[in-house]
Amino acid sequence: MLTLFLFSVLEVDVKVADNNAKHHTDLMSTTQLIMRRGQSFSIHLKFKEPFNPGVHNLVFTATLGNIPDKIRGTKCVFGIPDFVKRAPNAKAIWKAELSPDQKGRNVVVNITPPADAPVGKYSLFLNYLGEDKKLGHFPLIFNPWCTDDSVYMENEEKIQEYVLNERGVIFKGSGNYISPMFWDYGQDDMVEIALTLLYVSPEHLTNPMKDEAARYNPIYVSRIISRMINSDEDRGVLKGQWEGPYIGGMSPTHWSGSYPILKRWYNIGCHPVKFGQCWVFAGVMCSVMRALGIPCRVITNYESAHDCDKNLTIDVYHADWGVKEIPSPDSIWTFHVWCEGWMKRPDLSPEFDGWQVLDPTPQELSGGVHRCGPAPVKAILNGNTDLDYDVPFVFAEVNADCNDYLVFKNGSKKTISTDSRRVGQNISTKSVGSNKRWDITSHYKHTEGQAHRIKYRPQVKKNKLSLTRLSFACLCSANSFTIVTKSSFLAQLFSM
Ligand SMILES: *[C@@H]1O[C@H](CO)[C@@H](O)[C@H](O)[C@H]1NC(C)=O
Ligand SMILES: *[C@@H]1O[C@H](CO)[C@@H](O)[C@H](O)[C@H]1NC(C)=O
Ligand SMILES: *[C@@H]1O[C@H](CO)[C@@H](O)[C@H](O)[C@H]1NC(C)=O
Ligand SMILES: [Ca+2]
Ligand SMILES: [Ca+2]
Repeated sequence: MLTLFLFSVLEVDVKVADNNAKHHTDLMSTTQLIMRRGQSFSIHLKFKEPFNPGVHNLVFTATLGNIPDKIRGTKCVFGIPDFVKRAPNAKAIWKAELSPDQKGRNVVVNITPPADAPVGKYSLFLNYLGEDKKLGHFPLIFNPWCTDDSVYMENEEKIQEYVLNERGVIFKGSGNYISPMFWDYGQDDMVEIALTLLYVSPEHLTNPMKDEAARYNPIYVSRIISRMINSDEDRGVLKGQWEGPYIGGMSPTHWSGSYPILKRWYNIGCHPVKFGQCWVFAGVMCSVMRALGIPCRVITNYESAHDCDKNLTIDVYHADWGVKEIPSPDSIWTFHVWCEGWMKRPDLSPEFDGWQVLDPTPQELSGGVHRCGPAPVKAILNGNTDLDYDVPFVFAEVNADCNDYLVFKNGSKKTISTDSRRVGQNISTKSVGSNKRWDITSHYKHTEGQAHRIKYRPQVKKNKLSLTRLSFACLCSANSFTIVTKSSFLAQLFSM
């Protein structure tokens, strides 16, 4: 009898199937509520006594993390009617309203998390007639369908492709022989794993409250994902290796989808899975971004420059006393693969909203760790190399000039060729709604011509601050590809 007396709320049904279908998360889970911000979901409550909205007050509390805080936007108290007093600087205000189809003891409440709520694992409580009841525990993720969300994407066909499509194509090969490979992005179980990635990040472990509060922003979140896909400096997902033998793991060519990699990482206690190369890093990152609701696609750049000394030229030295090459830290990959994530850039200006380059392959340091981006594709196109993040590095990947020098025994050198067209070709991604290749080179580069290039140079040189952000670390093993292209160049040279 006592229990009946205590619990005025008899039943709570969070309607997982209905709510997940409305929030486009039904392919991610059928048992766990997964909600997107800026969109309402319904909870069905059954009370002991008929509910009288004029008389009784429902007070809800949504919390994120162990020390939720109203001013940081990780805690909100809200009600029906909403009598709750809030500090003027309280962030991320949730809303609740009664659904009109309530009857007697059965009440349907529509709850709306704000479009700028930090993403993560939330708890929701109800206080009614002085009793507290836990209503549920669920992940809240980004919402590209919501106009107020900073990852809003206007076109439904594009959202289907860049958020929900599990079957992807990643382009490999060379510019003259582009070969597609299928990649399975997966969705099932992915949200839990993607959130785990955020929760084991050094950003979270050093300051959980600060990290959780910052997660309202896809710029911040995607920059963390970029570092957490590689295992350098943290408990990231994949260990990179660029040459065999691949002892103690799988060759990067073994993988054909993200789920087996992410699941393995999760199951073995967040230890790195071996081994990845650029397309594996990018494929896995794309899955994690999509699982958190940020539209994402995988991009392949052919003849991709890795300009280690940051002077926008790739310098290759050939010795005149044999077919021996003199090592240079600069290299050109036959192809390199990265991601683009879709988001607004309120930190810059509206012209830089949209696609942002994010590269999880460990190459150079950015803010002290191996990560890259988000770098607005528009900034790369227009040579705005002073903008955050890592624009000069990506700019060089698609624009660097190649200089080939012949070095004489007495030490002097002579330029044998300068090629300003070779780097950054056939930039490719999968088409929306089909497996065809879509050439988006024009998104990154104006038609090759001296006028533009002369314009860029001073801007790049002027910006010492951004340039010093690039580190000296270099993937010299990337040269396995380079050698092929260099020797074919040499073959041409010697057949002349
Ligand atoms: C770029 O830097 C390398 C190495 O520091 C140097 O040898 C080369 O001459 C430089 N190229 C230009 C065009 O400044
Ligand atoms: C070095 O050798 C090359 C080729 O033999 C010659 O053209 C050049 O003048 C020499 N340079 C110097 C400084 O001796
Ligand atoms: C790649 O780009 C080069 C240079 O623009 C072009 O000649 C070549 O046809 C392109 N390859 C494909 C497969 O489109
Ligand atoms: Ca890392
Ligand atoms: Ca260089």
